[in-house]
Amino acid sequence: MSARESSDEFKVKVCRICGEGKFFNFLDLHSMPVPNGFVVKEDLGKFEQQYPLAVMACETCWLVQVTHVVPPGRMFENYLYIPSTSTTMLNHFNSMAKSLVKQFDIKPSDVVMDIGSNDGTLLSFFRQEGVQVLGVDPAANLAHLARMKGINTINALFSSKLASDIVGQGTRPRLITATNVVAHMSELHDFCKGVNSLLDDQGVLVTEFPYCVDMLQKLEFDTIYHEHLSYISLLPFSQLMAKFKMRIFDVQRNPVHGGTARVFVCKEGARYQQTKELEKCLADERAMGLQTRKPYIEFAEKVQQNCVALVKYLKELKAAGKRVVGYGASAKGNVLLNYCKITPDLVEYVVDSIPFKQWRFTPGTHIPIYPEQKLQDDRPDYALLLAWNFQEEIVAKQAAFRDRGGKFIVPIPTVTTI
Ligand code: JHZ
Ligand code: ZN
Repeated sequence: MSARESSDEFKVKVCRICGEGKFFNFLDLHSMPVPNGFVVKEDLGKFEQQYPLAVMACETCWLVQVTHVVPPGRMFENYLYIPSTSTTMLNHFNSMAKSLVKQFDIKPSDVVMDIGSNDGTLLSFFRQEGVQVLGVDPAANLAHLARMKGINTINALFSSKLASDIVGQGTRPRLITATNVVAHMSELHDFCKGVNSLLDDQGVLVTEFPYCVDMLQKLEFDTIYHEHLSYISLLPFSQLMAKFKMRIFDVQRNPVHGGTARVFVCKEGARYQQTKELEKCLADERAMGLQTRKPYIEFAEKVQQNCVALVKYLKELKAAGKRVVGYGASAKGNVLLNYCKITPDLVEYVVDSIPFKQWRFTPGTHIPIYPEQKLQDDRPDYALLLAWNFQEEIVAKQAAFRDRGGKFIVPIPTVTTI
């Protein structure tokens, strides 16, 4: 923000699904830097911009959303998140490509398009299945990486205008995928308009997003950050689709990123039948009271209690002379560190496998980030698992750390040690 800007400029005034403006604020995580704003050493003394971070529910359609939207240019220009560094995500995308090609009988002449294609990981698995691919991603560094792998990629933000250009050039994807990107979009109507114009009558959109129900049930408050504008449940999402003459016909829940919904969407008149799984999810959302204030209030209370417990535990460890580090300089980790005000006096450093992040410092809390090898060389007593979504993968990989007495602290839903 320049001196002229104020946080009010970024305040959300109307809901991005229903357009109404009656909101219920339920959790304030306070101002903090954007969670992928890793700091280089030379900038440590410089001013670091902070942005408000809080969530509210729209009391008309019940979409959960952040209260303020940071301009995308400040978050995504040189994006540091690359899923292909995790085997969990590689396996996930590989099986996703395989099963979708089979389920929708995608032929070699068909095009699969990925919106928010990142470094082309998902599309490279589709290509292995022998189909044509097209990626769209606004981050120049990632589009470049994808092209290096031979993945045809448009370096732009997806929009209905871009969609009509693509259709104009004669491309009509049979299948559109959009994983971990819909929650990041401010213009959901324009996204739907674009998707609708790209799909033919029997075309399908498969989108995956962190599922609001999982976030609430597992107290995953750290998945709330500036990049994630919406925390989507199926009740508001179906309303959005209906506005654009589309409908959800199936949903599959999976454990990726702490609980993700894979949602299948088609045009209103397409042949796909609504599944039992979808009916069950919608009924469960109603039963949880997602269209009332209650579950959101309970979530906020429990989150605050858990954060108090975590800081208390870290202070006790410190008092007992134990050395604690962090594992995984994830975006969510940065939210947790900032909200709980955990600085290098409680967590000495963080290890991370992504070279871009190494030798930088965590935004706001300025904890140094090193390669994972440091854990073996330095032998701290505890590693706070900031990338708890990769618990299985990381704990298995760090068997040597545990063998010589090292312990992992899992921060959510309640603080546990393994
Ligand atoms: P990870 C991302 O959030 C970004 P983040 C994004 N905004 C989004 O929507 C969500 O995902 C869903 C490291 N690591 O993937 C790598 C190891 O060091 O949970 C990463 O820096 N060793 C698009 O940033 C971090 O942990 C390992 O063995 O919260 C994990 O970050 C593994 C597996 C990971 O994403
Ligand atoms: Zn709404």
